Amino acid sequence: MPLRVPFTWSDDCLRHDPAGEVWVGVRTPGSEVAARAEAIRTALLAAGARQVAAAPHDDAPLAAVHDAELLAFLREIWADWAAAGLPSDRVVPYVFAHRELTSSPRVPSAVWARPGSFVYDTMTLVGPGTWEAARAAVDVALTAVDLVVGGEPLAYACCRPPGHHALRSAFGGSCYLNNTAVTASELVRRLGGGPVAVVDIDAHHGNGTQELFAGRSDVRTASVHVDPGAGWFPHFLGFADESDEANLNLPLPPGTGDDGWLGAVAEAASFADGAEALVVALGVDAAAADPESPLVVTEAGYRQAGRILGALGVPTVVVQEGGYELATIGSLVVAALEGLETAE
Ligand code: SP5
Ligand code: ZN
Repeated sequence: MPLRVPFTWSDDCLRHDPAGEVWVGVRTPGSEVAARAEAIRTALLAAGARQVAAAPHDDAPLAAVHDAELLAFLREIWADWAAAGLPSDRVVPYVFAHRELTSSPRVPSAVWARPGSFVYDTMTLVGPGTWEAARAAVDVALTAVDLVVGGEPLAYACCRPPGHHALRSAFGGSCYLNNTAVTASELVRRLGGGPVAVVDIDAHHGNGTQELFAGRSDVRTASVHVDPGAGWFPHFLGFADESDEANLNLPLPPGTGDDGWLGAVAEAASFADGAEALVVALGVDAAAADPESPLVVTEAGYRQAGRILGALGVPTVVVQEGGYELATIGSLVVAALEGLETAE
């Protein structure tokens, strides 16, 4: 059966080329590459899904989620960095604005010091096209929201760079703008005021989304991920004891496969039950072949996760997050979407 789900797309998402990640001081090849999105799109078209061009949206939904200072930094830093004639071809922090280190003015005058006010790791570099791609990813997500608000039961935002590690005023984890959070926030505004549920099944904890909605009753967040306490990104957040009425963290040990993972997905789905709409933060990096996580979920596991979440029976926007194995990323996404649209 062909996939019926519409997916939203912008060629501008291809404009960000990480051109490396600085990990433990060493520049390694970037993992969050444009070929990821192209591989997913190819698989979707082959499965019969309908491509919908992203429509431009104004900045209001973005400004509802992120600080104006962060948005200005991301919009301007590449041009400032290039004009300063610095020796690196990408924006890389060398000093970090730890909270005990900063008072006003918060943003340093030196271009080379400024990234430390906004980025929390050395792996999420900015270059030419980064802003354009991140901003396009938000339009891709918002166009998927338009489809669901317009009556589609399910829509998929085929976007990159990913978003779930991005905070209100800082970015990291290969993420710049929190596409998932913008989607949830906009669904609250355009539907009945919530609650909207976010279920994040990326292999890594959705720390940005958790923190953005902390203390809000109109968005419930749940995340199924590899235990940060076992040594995995984002290291500082994602523990079970951060759970409360509006947030559920389900950390899993490295080596967890379909049984344990699907059990956690089912718990997250129960937590989301009763919401008026669902956002699935779909990372497929929990798959066994993925180089960025030690979870060993199968393609059948992703299909079943889709069925579990689809059974909630509420309007659903799926937003692409991580997933780095180019040979399998497309079929994993197709499997998850098949599960979502064939759920009973
Ligand atoms: C969206 C998403 O899945 N972000 C995950 C970011 C996790 N990155 C942590 C990388 C840790 C070191 N990996 C070594 C690979 C070097 N290229
Ligand atoms: Zn991930």
